[in-house]
Amino acid sequence: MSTPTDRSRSLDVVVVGAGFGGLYALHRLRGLGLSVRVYEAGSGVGGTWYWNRYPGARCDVESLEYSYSFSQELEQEWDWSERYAPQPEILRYIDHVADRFDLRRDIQFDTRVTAAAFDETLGRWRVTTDQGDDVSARFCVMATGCLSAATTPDIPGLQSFQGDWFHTGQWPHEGVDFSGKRVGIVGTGSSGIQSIPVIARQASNLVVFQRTPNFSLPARNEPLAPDAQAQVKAGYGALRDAARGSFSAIAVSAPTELALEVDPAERRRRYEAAWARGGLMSMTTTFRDLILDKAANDTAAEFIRSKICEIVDDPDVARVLTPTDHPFATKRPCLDTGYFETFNRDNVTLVDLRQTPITEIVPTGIRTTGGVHELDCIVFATGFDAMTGPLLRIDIRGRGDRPLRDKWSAGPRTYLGIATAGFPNLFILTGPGSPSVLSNMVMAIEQHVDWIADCLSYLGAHGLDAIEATVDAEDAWVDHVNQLAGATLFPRANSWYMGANVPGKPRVFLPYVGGFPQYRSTCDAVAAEGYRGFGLTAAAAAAERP
Ligand code: NA7
Repeated sequence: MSTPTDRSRSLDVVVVGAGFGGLYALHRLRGLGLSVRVYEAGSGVGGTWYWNRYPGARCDVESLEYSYSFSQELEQEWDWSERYAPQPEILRYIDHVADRFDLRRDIQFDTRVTAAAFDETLGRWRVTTDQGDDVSARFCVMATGCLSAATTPDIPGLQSFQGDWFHTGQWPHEGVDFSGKRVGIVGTGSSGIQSIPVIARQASNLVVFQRTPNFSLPARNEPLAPDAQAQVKAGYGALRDAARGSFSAIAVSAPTELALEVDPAERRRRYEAAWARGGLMSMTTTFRDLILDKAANDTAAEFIRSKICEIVDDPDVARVLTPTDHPFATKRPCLDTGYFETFNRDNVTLVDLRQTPITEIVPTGIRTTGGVHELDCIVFATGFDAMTGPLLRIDIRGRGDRPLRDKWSAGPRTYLGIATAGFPNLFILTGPGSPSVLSNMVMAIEQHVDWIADCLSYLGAHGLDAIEATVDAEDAWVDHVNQLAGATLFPRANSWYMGANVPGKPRVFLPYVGGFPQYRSTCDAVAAEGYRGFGLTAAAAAAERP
């Protein structure tokens, strides 16, 4: 087990998680002269990219943008090999960052934070881990990620299965050889859609168990030509500025037209061009009302359905693969390489769980109401308890020993997605109520970390020890987030954005849908106005507050 060199029990900051967020938080906060320790459950850095090692795993944001912008040297020295880097390459990048900025000495690996409790007498957080650590810190930064609490469905009989089973989000490091194996995969979200074509090429047979058909767009992944990359690097600052100014923190021009303003032939031409270019943004930024107006959305949805019908040979299979129950992009659209084509292979079978639901897992496979599918391996590509799950799996307690789990029992309540009333000096990176998963995560992380670093500098400069969101500011923010979401089509889908994929989870739209620039300027204004909506106190006063 790696341990940080400084074993002291009293710290300025504890950071939970050593993914993109935790690493940058460590770098920035250590740079302020604060003592920082990062606890990381994995044996290495990388977070999402450490755990999600399933076949075909890659980012759905282009690598030249899905990378840190805080260091120009780093930007210049790192070369990406593909338009969308595969998981091993992203992990190599994060490892490089950890070495380059000498981060490992303050990270304790193989250590899961189990509890964090605010001690009102001391005005400090007491953080405990599964390795017996018990430390005290003034500030806690939860860099626990949005999609890190993997969920395996509670299907009766799983423990009786005689073959091997895996979750895409907890993939074995040594990899899995499916050669000659009969493999079943449950789930057709991004992880399923990325891995199905790869597993199908290796396995003797692949059975895809689909509950909900998904919209998937071609990634058009390709090697990054050195001269194209050099060109981006020559003007990297401009690209980053464009990203910061765009809705999703990805450098694309905002669409100006409404889908139904354009005549059908022209609309189809635009959709064809977007399909040919590939990528998430091509299609989602074709018209400005796709996520606001169902009739506009229908035009894009219908175009994608027509593509599925063209690609898939068997009309019955195409019909089952065709999404009809939710508007396009209200679930995160997937990016694929040959997903729909895979169903033309002789060794791939599609099982429609809406017609024949799973009833149990038996020693030899999966039983549906249609019969038993004999399998050697099962892959669960069943997703995550998104955004709130990673936080609520830790026993976080604020003032009055109040558990965050209680406070959030009807859904998360935050101010700016970064703080929550009753939990002083606790910061959440890319938390619920912030753009997070609707934006380029690396940029969203940098914005949050920079904001937190500025905030801690401000506290230090003003002799303050504690910052806490007020209930009024939080209530207003939650209303604002819900109002924005309610004006979109997002709530119409049973998505993980809505918490709908986890039985019993409150149905609340989790991210902030007002766009990255609007969000960032709100955060900046809050800071410029002396942290409007927060209570700022000296330590003794913070401890005394009711
Ligand atoms: P997702 O997108 O949540 O997909 C999970 C898939 O698993 C989805 O098709 C689910 O069907 C399916 N699922 C979940 N539970 C079950 C059960 N009990 N039975 C059958 N099928 C089930 O997770 P991913 O890992 O693919 O992607 C997560 C994000 O990572 C992605 O959006 C990108 O941002 C990166 P459902 O649609 O709920 O009917």
